[in-house]
Amino acid sequence: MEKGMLVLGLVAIMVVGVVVVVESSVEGEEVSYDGRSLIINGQRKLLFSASIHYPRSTPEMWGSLIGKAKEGGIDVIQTYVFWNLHEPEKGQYDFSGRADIVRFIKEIQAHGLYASLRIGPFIEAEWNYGGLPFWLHDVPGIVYRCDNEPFKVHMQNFTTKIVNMMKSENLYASQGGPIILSQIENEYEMVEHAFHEKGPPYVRWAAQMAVALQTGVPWMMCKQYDAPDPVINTCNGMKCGISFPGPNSPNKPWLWTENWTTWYRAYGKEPETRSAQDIAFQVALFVARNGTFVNYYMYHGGTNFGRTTSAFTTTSYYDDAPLDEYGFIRLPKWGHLKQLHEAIKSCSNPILFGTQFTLSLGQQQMGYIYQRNSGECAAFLVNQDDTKSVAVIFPNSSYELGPSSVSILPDCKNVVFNTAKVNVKNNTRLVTTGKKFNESEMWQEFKDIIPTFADTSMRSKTLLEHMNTTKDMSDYLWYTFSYQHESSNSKAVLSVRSAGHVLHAFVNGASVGSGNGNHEKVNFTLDNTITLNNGSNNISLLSVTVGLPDSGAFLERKALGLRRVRIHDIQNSKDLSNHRWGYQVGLLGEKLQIYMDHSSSNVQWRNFTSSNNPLTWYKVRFDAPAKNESFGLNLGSMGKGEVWINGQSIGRHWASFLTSQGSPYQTWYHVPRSFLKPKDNLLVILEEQNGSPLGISLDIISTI
Ligand SMILES: *[C@@H]1O[C@H](CO)[C@@H](O)[C@H](O)[C@H]1NC(C)=O
Ligand SMILES: *[C@@H]1O[C@H](CO)[C@@H](O)[C@H](O)[C@H]1NC(C)=O
Ligand SMILES: *[C@@H]1O[C@H](CO)[C@@H](O)[C@H](O)[C@H]1NC(C)=O
Ligand SMILES: *[C@@H]1O[C@H](CO)[C@@H](O)[C@H](O)[C@H]1NC(C)=O
Ligand SMILES: *[C@@H]1O[C@H](CO)[C@@H](O)[C@H](O)[C@H]1NC(C)=O
Ligand SMILES: *[C@@H]1O[C@H](CO)[C@@H](O)[C@H](O)[C@H]1NC(C)=O
Ligand SMILES: *[C@@H]1O[C@H](CO)[C@@H](O)[C@H](O)[C@H]1NC(C)=O
Ligand SMILES: *[C@@H]1O[C@H](CO)[C@@H](O)[C@H](O)[C@H]1NC(C)=O
Ligand SMILES: *[C@@H]1O[C@H](CO)[C@@H](O)[C@H](O)[C@H]1NC(C)=O
Ligand SMILES: *[C@@H]1O[C@H](CO)[C@@H](O)[C@H](O)[C@H]1NC(C)=O
Ligand SMILES: *[C@@H]1O[C@H](CO)[C@@H](O)[C@H](O)[C@H]1NC(C)=O
Ligand SMILES: CC(=O)N[C@H]1CO[C@H](CO)[C@@H](O)[C@@H]1O
Repeated sequence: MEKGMLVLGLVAIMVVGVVVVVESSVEGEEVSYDGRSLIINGQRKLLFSASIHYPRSTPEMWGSLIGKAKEGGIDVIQTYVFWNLHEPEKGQYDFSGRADIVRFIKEIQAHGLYASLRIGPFIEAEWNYGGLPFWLHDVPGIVYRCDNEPFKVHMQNFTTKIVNMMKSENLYASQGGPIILSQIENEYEMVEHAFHEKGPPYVRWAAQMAVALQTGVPWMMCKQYDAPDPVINTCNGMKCGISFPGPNSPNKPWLWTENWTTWYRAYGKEPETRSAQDIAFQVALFVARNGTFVNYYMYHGGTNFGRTTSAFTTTSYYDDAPLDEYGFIRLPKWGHLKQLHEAIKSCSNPILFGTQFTLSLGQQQMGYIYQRNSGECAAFLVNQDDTKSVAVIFPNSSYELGPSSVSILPDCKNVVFNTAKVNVKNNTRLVTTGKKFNESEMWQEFKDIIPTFADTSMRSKTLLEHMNTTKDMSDYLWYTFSYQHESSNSKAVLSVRSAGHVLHAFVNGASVGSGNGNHEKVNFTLDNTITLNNGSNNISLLSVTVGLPDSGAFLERKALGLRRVRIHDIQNSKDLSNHRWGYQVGLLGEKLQIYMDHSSSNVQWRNFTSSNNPLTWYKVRFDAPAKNESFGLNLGSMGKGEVWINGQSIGRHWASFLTSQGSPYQTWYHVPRSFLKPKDNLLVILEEQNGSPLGISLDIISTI
């Protein structure tokens, strides 16, 4: 129909001619799709999906999280598959504990929900190295994510492994299982141009490779407009309601794979949140404009345990999501979206089987109407003006549309829901002190060794690249050298340029300063005045990563660590970048596995002395509070490092990195109940700076 043609009443501007007949190619239980939606067991489906990532919580939490999602009106649980979690060493797989993906999918099935499996296997996801195992870096000739034989071999191998595992457990919907959708690659369009002629053939190969695995359920590529048939291109972002140009074929449905419920937190990125109203507005608009699948990224963010975050991302992940980091329902967000789901679901029949009409109701006001031949009708009245309310007439009645709102009329008459009106009470997080560790007698300490050049066995005449040297077995890499200073003037300036992320500098065993980059700018320089002995000096520079990068083209070429080192004294300036360097990967405490209970015999723990010692490990033993509660470890008094409970790392801590408002990005660190025993728990914390363990407390987290 011609644009601008006006027809009065309900039969307004007819924009859509939807194929209503269900494709006859649907075989048995296979999942298929048409221009309207996914088709499961022969039925078109309008689906709300929730991202919950299995390794970001514990198996003990999974059931309750999935249950709360279901109660919130969710139909599908979506997760990435985390390659480097499952194959940390080439050919050595781990599917146990938090990595037990089969158990997770079965938990989804047990709740009667569907699953959407985003295999990637490059996933980004604010996850270390975007999910790629670091051993890939040493595969000869490899270039990630393009038409490169070595990369394709390993990508195919892992993708096949996961698909076969799902098949052998009968987890695809085509086998009676819950998985209705799979994803290959991830937001590739954002980097494709960087690969020039090596990009497009890779997209075609990835699609063919995935489709050939014959899962019986559709594959999608998010943010990939040219996704080859039959792979579905889907939308990621905050505003798919407005921005998505639609699928690349009239036979593909409108799917939204990532609608960010808030923003993840990262050091140096100002904390922001997203309101329930704004999310609801975009979701309703997306459905009004043909959408039949919306996924919330994240519905539950959880915790980046251990060293699993990507560069400069906090340990807490999307705490502001509808289910918070601890798994509590966050109100009003969770409740407002639940009501939105109910309202939209009550429009299912016209949406899935009707014809869409659009009706201009004003300059920035629009009606989207779905109507069936039977007369069944649902309408979405949209006001995109974010400054004022506007009264509109539809078709003969008047409706007041608030700023930035969608009103939902399941019968084209009565408004049952308005995205801007929150009818749900708020809740707030309550933090109460559970256990204080404020007495110095409770603590023991172990000062890590600051190695000198003579202590090192790995040598080079150049500054080595950080990641290639540690192989990501540790965050820490010591760069050491011996410096001859011939002058009565002991003052000099140490100047270090680092490609990232953090540096702690020591001269003759004493700290002379630290430097760091941040999420927006990872590199930095440190220029500090130092005092040198006449004669030989031991310079020890500790370079630290805070998670490997997870985005961008040519990840295998990224460089971190020290790039240039100079010492300027009164007479001259020496460039030491090509000096005789000695290296040590990791800290002594890591080598001794000081955080494990069984390590006690190897480690000379001492009674606590004082707090102002960089590179010190602290430990304390405690009995768990008796009640079944959620715990957050308050590390507001600490600087930077990592923390373990009974040998399990609950993540990196960094309370000394402050927002522009002067508060830590993260103060509380989630201690899952299942990490605790009733008695004699071991808490070990590494402190790189001069934080005080006497301010640590184990707090009880709840909501009221
Ligand atoms: C993956 O590679 C390993 C050898 O590295 C091989 O044993 C295995 O069969 C391959 N798996 C698949 C699914 O191709
Ligand atoms: C909905 O889909 C139909 C068919 O692809 C298309 O013609 C129409 O423009 C779409 N509606 C909107 C609002 O984009
Ligand atoms: C709207 O009003 C006109 C004239 O008053 C009437 O003919 C029409 O049936 C009404 N439409 C609806 C849907 O009520
Ligand atoms: C409820 O929380 C929202 C943010 O989610 C806030 O904007 C609003 O002011 C709160 N309302 C009340 C009554 O506290
Ligand atoms: C530690 O905290 C407890 C409980 O608040 C308090 O009674 C005690 O005096 C504190 N000890 C020190 C050394 O501050
Ligand atoms: C360490 O502290 C304990 C009591 O907490 C005390 O019995 C012991 O003598 C102390 N050891 C040293 C070497 O000071
Ligand atoms: C990584 O280190 C190896 C030696 O372990 C070296 O041969 C290779 O050139 C290094 N690669 C990069 C990119 O620095
Ligand atoms: C540095 O030490 C050497 C050997 O101890 C001594 O001979 C020399 O005079 C000292 N130089 C200065 C400038 O103090
Ligand atoms: C430097 O280190 C060496 C070997 O570890 C040690 O013998 C020497 O005393 C140290 N020098 C200074 C000035 O600390
Ligand atoms: C950081 O890297 C950018 C881009 O490579 C470069 O322009 C800038 O000078 C670097 N800054 C520092 C402090 O090294
Ligand atoms: C603790 O509570 C959770 C739900 O919050 C429940 O699943 C679990 O069984 C409880 N554990 C105990 C020991 O009561
Ligand atoms: C990946 C993605 O789509 N990101 C977008 C999310 O939404 C914000 C705000 O609209 C955009 O700035 C991002 O580009």
